[in-house]
Amino acid sequence: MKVLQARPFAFDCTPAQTALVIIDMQRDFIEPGGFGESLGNQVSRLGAIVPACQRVLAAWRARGGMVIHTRESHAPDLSDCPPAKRLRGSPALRIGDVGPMGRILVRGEPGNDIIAALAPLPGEVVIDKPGKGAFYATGLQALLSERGITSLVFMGVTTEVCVQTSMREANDRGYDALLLEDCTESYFSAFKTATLDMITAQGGIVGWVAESTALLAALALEDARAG
Ligand code: TIU
Repeated sequence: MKVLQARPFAFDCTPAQTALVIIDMQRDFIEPGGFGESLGNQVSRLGAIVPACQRVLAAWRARGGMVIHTRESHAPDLSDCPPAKRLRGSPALRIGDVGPMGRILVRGEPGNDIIAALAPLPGEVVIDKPGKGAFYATGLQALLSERGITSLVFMGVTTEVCVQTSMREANDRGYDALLLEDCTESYFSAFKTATLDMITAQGGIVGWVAESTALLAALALEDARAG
């Protein structure tokens, strides 16, 4: 068992029982012309977390840990997109419309890809999810059960939407969930701060928050012990 410095208190993480979950690091959210921008957001803030995410992903892969990537995406016929989601508000482009990176938030379109810097490797799990949460209408829980996973370490975007929803879903399903704060970002800095506070308030009502350096340090310590 490995113990990471985290808040509201230390996070126990047994690597063989822990999965790294990378939420929606897609061109649709991070680059101009995708879903995030179509909602009226300034997307430039989100790219800043990529180097920290890459460091964690490389360290996690090096020790053979389970990696799960998610994509918020819909079938080309939009049969898994509720009208309430597609018709909300008056955006310039709706889900399914053709934008600069292909059809907005549609599976298989260039904009829906995970960014090249964090591209999944063969053998890593990629979950296509029609909702904000990673568990809703996906096979994620069954996959985690098969692998005996009990703890989840989260990175990705956006902090208060898909990341927080996924962490709340995980918490209700009995997982211990940790969010790496320098590996997540929001279009709104105040929402990120509030989300980190909400997760950790009341004795970790949703889960834990830590800097990625705490996880990397714990992994390095374990490697030193093994070596
Ligand atoms: N709009 C926004 O902040 N987020 C989303 O729509 N999806 C995700 O967070 N992935």
